Amino acid sequence: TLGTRHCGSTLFRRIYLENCVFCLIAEKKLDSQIIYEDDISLAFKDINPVAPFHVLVIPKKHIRSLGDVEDFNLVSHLLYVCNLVAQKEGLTKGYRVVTNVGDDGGQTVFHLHFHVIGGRPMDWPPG
Ligand code: D5M
Repeated sequence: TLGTRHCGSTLFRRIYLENCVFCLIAEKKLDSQIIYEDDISLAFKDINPVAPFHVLVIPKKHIRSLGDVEDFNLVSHLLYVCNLVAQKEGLTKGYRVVTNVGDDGGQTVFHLHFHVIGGRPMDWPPG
């Protein structure tokens, strides 16, 4: 097993990235229902939808969460894609965009993603 002294190493990073489920989806090594793609982003259907429409928008590059973003132009692009897919899918009555950050945020997959959720009225506040 890898000791903690390896955690910042290139080897650790390579093993971690090879097992990141959204990196695998971005590299087409794992199947997903892709609905939009460009050079830097990908949108695909969430495997566990919480509404009739539930898509995830991710950067192809591995970034852990919004808390680790350095290039906010990238976030701007991802939000542009969120709106694009919502319009493309005809969510004319509205939709919700959510990103969970860290444990308290309820993040379970540690590769930045924006949930685009719609097709029903949303509740507030979230759980
Ligand atoms: O949300 C992580 C989301 O990722 C959660 O809604 C399930 C979804 N997920 C997990 N694995 C897959 C695959 N393989 N395909 C599609 N969707 C997936 P979070 O905000 O981190 O809690």
